Amino acid sequence: MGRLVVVSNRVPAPRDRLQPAGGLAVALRSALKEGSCLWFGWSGQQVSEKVGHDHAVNVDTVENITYATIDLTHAEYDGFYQKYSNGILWPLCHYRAGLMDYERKDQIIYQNVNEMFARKLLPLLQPGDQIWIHDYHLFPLGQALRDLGVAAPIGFFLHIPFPPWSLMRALPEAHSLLRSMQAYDVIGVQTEDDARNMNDGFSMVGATAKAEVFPIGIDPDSFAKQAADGLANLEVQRLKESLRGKPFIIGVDRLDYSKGLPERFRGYEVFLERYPEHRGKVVYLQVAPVSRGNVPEYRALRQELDAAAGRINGTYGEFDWTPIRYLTHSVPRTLLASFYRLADVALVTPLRDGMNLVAKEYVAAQDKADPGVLILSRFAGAAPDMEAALMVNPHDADEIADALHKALTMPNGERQARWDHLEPDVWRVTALTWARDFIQALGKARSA
Ligand code: ADQ
Repeated sequence: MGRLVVVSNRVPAPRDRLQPAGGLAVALRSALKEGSCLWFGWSGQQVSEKVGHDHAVNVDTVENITYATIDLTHAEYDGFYQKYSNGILWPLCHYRAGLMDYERKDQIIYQNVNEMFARKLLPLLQPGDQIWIHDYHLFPLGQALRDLGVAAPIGFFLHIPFPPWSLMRALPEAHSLLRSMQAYDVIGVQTEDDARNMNDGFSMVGATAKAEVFPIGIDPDSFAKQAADGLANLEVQRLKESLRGKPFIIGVDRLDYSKGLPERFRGYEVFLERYPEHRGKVVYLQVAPVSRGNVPEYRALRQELDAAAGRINGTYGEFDWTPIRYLTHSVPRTLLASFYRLADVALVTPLRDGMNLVAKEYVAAQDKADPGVLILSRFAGAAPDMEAALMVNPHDADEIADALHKALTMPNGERQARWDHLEPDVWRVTALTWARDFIQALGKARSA
């Protein structure tokens, strides 16, 4: 097997390299047991224009993965990462064209950074390499590498949804972006819908490229083990004591408008309004660490949620009961798994989501003799394989309220039956099968 070259916007920071926590890092580690890998991308550091001028590559090898990183200048970070990737492509791909903050100058910076990535990667490439590029920050990177003469197989995987052409064409560069994807030998997306949308787009612009479905998953064995083992942890015990036997609802999301958090809070509010028997008796913990805090839409969302949590707690709270425990900082993953296991209900209600790994993690974390209930949005990429969850339209507060009541009163027999239907897919489609299948497809593309 030749070397695998992975390119993603962010490369794990040195402190996360020995004990990888993130999905991609874990998947690669297990998929690459025998082979070796070069992982190239942004360090996460910003430097001033002068220092960043030559974009020095920093190289470090940990076990069989060599990490090669570059810093971005402040202007690149702003135009490429904040504005074009997160302020334009992210909302558009999540069907929110109205939130796009479009300026052509940012597209130019985006294109330039992709070309700079290609130039910096080129000297690191070796004969026999296969290149795997990740996500919307790097759509044009494959073409930029081809323009420099790279003949190696190049694959691209999109972690987020891809919108229908009728929406995509709101992007002034839609034609060139889709046409540039002809540089890829394999293009992977999360769901059938995404593949259909992208393939429609290709045909609209006359591109001969083809998207295929490679759904992502988690590492269910290690997650299940972490959930069970962690119960003994002091902090998990503290949470348990604080619940005093009350039913416990959990939500875990980056603070992002795609995750449907205001709509979810509204659903919980309607639930308390319409089902007063649960007042004083349930606890809802929402962990929503702030992300992309410099993008205006995210700041506005934070304010909206702060206000909603305050309103709900003010209206329904009692001197000895708080309806929502709302955290905007992170909780360590080791604790999170056991928190899921303690939770009677998980609320996973994105308005749109590429896949949504929290839904899969929640299922993996359950005690099969007494499992909790997953409430899941029909618009998560995970939805088609998880129909045994309580499915909701995340825009419909009444439906969320009814689902919460149903979940909290569901007999163990039905909870087990639902979990029995959810479990097989979580173990069948994993981070490992995802990475292995994609790498295999890339290998075949080379021999074809
Ligand atoms: P995200 O939008 O980040 O990922 P998701 O799939 O849910 O969404 O993955 C989040 C991961 O971060 C999960 O593993 C979760 O446990 C963890 N996490 C979230 N909040 C946390 C917290 N407070 N503390 C610690 N860990 C936390 C993007 C796409 C998704 C797609 C993934 C993978 O938007 O649709 O499923 O990539 O392709």
